[in-house]
Parts: sequence; C-alpha cells; structure tokens
Amino acid sequence: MAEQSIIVSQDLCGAGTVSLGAAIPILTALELRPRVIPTALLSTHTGVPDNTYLDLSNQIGPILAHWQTLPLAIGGLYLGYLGPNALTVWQEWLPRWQQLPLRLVDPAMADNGHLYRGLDDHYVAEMRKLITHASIVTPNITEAQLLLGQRPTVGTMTERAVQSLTQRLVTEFHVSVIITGITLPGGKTGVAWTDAAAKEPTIWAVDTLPGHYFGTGDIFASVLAGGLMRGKCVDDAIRVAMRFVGQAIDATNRLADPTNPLHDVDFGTLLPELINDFS
Ligand code: PXL
Repeated sequence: MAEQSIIVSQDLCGAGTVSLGAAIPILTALELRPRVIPTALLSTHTGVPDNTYLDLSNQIGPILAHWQTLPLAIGGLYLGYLGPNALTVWQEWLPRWQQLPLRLVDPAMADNGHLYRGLDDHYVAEMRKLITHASIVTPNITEAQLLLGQRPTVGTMTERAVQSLTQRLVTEFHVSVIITGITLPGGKTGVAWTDAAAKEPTIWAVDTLPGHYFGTGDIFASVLAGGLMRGKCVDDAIRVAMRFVGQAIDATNRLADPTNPLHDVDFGTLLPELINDFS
C-alpha cells in the first residue's frame, strides 16, 4: 500500500480517550499516517468540571504552511472538536484543501440535547459555515438538529423523521451526511447516511447498549476516516465503524464504572480485530 497521510486536527485531552486520544491510535493501526494539529490542550474533556484549556489555534496556520512545503503525501483531512478560535482558523484554511477527496468534518459540539460546556449558538452558526467546505460530515443527532436550527430533542425518533433530517442536511449544506447516535424505537440505536446521489437515506440499526461514554463519536469518526482513506466504500466503512464502537462499548461496560465521566473507552485490545477487517 502506498504511504498515505491524513491531516487530523482536534483537541488533545490529557485524560479521557476523546479526540486525538482516539484518532491517533486508530488511524495508525489502519496503516495511515496521521499528521496531527492539536487545536487545544485540555486536562480533561469538558464533561468534567474545572478542566484546563490551552488554546493552540495560532499554530494551525504556521504548521499547515510548513507542511505545504514538504512531500507529506496528504490524501485526506479530518477535523473533530475544534474550539471557538480553531474553528475560525479552519474556516480560513479548509477552503484551501478542496483538492483533497476526503474532507471529513465531525462537528463535535453537543450531545444528549445539549451543547458542550463553553460552546454557544454562535459556535453552531460558525460550524454551519465550516461544513459547507467538507466532503462528508458526521454529526450526532443533537448536532444534526442544531445545524438545522432546530431545538434538540431527546428520546426516540421514527425512521421517517431521521430520513427527513438527513436529507435536509444534504440539501442545505451540499455534503454527504452520516448521522450517528440516533435513538430508534424498539431499543435500537441507529446511524443514517445519505448524499446528493442517493434516492433516500440508508439507516443501520443495532441493539442499544447500556452505558454512555465520552469519545464514542470520535472513535466512530476515526474508523470511518480510516476506512474511507483505505478505499472502503461509505457503506462498508460505516459498518466497520459501528461494529468497532459496539465492541468498544461492550469491552468498557465490563471494566468501567458508568457513573465516572472520566473512564476511557477500552478499544486498545480490539485494534487487532479492526486491523483484520482491513486484511
Ligand atoms: O467529542 C468529545 C469531546 C472532545 N473534546 C472535548 C470535549 C468532548 C466532549 O465533551 O469536551 C474537549
């Protein structure tokens, strides 16, 4: 396989397996070379009170400018949680990388009906502008509703409502859309995908697992980015990512205290199985 690099820009949390803590091991296991630009350094994710936050957004431009002078064989780009300043910087830089076939933006900013602490409606409005430069976006259901200017709901959603939401995002932002973490009737959790070429959105449903862990969306997006970079079609990449997240939640449920927001998602020992999916 030819050497392939992917630019990955999101925060680095010292404790709690989110963002770069998930993306680097997963993409590396998939034989890709993550070219990493941390947007901020935090002690923990913002689900834990009193986290530290060192903004690193002023490094993004200089790092990208340097990389443009190097033979890095960059084949794709993947943005996750950015933070307000980095979001502004990427609004300027993402349009300059439109030649890359994969520009995955995970608009990580909310979950369970709420914005993450420190983010506000202005952030959502700016995210709407950024994603028009993506080729594919992976909002969870709360983020999908916020991007469409809707008040987020929690609770089950019919497949019909999910299809309409997915379609509306494609029409409004002209990108492929994968919505994750959808609560479907009958104890199921779903992922929906569509793009401008599809007749109607495809929905995959699996049994909802107990436990709610920070970072599962980041793990999903990282496997998806890796799968697409490795040449899988979107259907297959989604299937592999869903299976991996399910296995990781299962493994974590066996070890973790579900009331502790800091437990890591235990995906490390599952990486060999993920690698197998690609052999
Ligand atoms: O995608 C989860 C995540 C990533 N990064 C930071 C977060 C969160 C969720 O709260 O706070 C900084």
